[in-house]
Amino acid sequence: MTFRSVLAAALFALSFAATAAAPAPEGVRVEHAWIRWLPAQLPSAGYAVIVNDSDAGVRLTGAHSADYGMVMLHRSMLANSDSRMEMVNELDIPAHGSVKLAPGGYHLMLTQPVRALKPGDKVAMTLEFAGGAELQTVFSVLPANASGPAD
Ligand SMILES: [Cu+2]
Repeated sequence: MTFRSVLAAALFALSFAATAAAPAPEGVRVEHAWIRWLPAQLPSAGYAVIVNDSDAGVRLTGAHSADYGMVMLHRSMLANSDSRMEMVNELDIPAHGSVKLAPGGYHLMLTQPVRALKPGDKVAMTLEFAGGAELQTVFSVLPANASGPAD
């Protein structure tokens, strides 16, 4: 083995350890995860229901996906009949409760798509929680006129 290949193997092991290290938040799951497809130049929004079956509240702090350069937690609101969005730093999911990310409310704002997506595609998304826990999820890309997944 050359020094270079040893170094590459070490870096690979290190990156694998880093991604494998984050534990999933206990008792937390995601349902009805979907992305409303829009032409690539427009930011898309991701929606889901985050369910917390555990005895402790959890706090969503962000998300990331290999398919988007940037994922932000946003909230839509109506102000003077204008629809506006604001950044959300954290979102609490109470013990034995759930929070819905849905059109007109909380959503994941997805920008800088890495590949051209179309309805029917799947997008792997990692939800980040306070304390370092991460939840791997899959979002379904649905047509622009969809109101959510059928299931
Ligand atoms: Cu937004």
